Amino acid sequence: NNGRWDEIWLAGLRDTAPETIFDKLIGGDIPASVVYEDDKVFAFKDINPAAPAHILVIPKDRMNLSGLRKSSPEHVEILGKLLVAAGEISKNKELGFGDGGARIVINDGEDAGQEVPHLHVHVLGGRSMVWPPG
Ligand code: IU
Repeated sequence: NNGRWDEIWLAGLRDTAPETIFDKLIGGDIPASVVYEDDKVFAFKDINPAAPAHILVIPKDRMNLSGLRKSSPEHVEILGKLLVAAGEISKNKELGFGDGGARIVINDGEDAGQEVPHLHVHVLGGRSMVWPPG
């Protein structure tokens, strides 16, 4: 039922949306396997990896960015930082990434399979990928 989903989804797009589990990871309330962190960016191992290497890169301050569709010029800096961090992480052999590159993914919305309404960049690697994605 699309109407119901839209209702739930739009609630997640509001400024007042409750924090997600990612805020608990950032805050340390729930332990995360952190692989990179600076003042703006937080990166950790996905709890349910879809590849030998699977890292999530997220903004520490969600800035109402539940998804990419909420982005606006005020987000240019954080979006750039997320991608630069993703590129760096994708070169890290200790995390399981190889020389062949990585798949960088943002699932944006229901059809894309997005589950957590806090923008996150998936960095997947350590195996060859297929196209088109499922
Ligand atoms: P998605 O793009 O919203 O579907 O990605 C959410 C990801 O967050 C998914 O790969 C989960 O395995 C991952 N994740 C996590 O790493 N730790 C958690 O506590 C939860 C989800 I909830």
